[in-house]
Amino acid sequence: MGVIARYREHLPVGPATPEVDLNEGSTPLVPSRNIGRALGLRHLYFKYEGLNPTGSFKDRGMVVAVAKALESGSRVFMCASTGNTSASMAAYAARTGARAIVVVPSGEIALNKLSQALMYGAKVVALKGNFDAALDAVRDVTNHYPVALMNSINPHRIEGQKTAAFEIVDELGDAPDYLFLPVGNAGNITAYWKGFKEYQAAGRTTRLPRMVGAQAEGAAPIVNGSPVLNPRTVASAIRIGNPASWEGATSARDESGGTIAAVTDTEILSAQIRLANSEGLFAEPASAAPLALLFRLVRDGKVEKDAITVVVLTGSGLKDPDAALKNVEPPIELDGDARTLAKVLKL
Ligand code: AN7
Repeated sequence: MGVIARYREHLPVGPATPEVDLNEGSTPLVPSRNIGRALGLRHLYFKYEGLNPTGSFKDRGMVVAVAKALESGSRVFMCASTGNTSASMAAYAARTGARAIVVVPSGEIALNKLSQALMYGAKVVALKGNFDAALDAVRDVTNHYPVALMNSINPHRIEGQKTAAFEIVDELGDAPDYLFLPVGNAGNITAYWKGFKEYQAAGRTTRLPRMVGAQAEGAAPIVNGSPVLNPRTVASAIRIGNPASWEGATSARDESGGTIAAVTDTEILSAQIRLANSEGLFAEPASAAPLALLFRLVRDGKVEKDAITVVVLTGSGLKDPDAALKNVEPPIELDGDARTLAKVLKL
């Protein structure tokens, strides 16, 4: 079952909305085995969004945006993307026979995300400049031509993405104390906050989490309070200098009593490795940013030991192996028999 079927009564869909799904959502909330214990946190969970059909959380919002675009008669979809949105949009367009056009910042997105968009049959334009310039161009085109804008400024994207908050509450029985997630264009933090608030209004949770957003230090407009002209970070997914949902992010932060802070690329990569080799969870660099921030906040005594904490792992580590491989030992090249193997491995 996809998110539209699972959460129909909470979504803007009706009898005229076409059925679309790739069985997205219903991702596991994995309890930490080792990091929580090492930090002294008793209730740490990872919401493993990399297990969505195209490998990121984007599928939740995209399925609703595509269904609504089809309902309104649109057959051409367009987005700007740091990679995951384009992969997701291309997949749902392929499935529904629509035309997909994606605009990505030239040379700036992970190869596997690009391969997804191409394999799903999208027309891919690599535009000189950064993501923010690509989004400006896409907004302009979709304003002037009969093409549906599928970035998270499309409110149906936010509607679909809020289902992740529902799933967390449904599984825990209540909202957590803290929800940690990366912040790029800021659609996801906006969506989670909307989801938690709607579930509270519906009597499904008695409380709301503090929303904790992580940006990368070289791409931290919300933390700095002003746009970043040349955003830089190893976490290409969140290499964004002027988030479209800026307001949504600051409202979520301020209404929830949370925080949005920046972490360095070094912190991001070390959190990514630690997550992989101590929990068996491989997430892409952007997804490791909130874990890096959790490490820092715990060190500073800002997270209570008995707090229920959820870290959202937004995308699969398989999306961007190049970023990860720079930080692990390469394989041992060997030409030999079992004895040499045993010797080299010190068995
Ligand atoms: C893995 O695909 O912006 O703050 O164009 O791919 O809602 O933007 C991706 C963003 C976090 C940030 N983690 O979410 C795109 C794009 C991953 C991501 C984010 C993205 P938002």
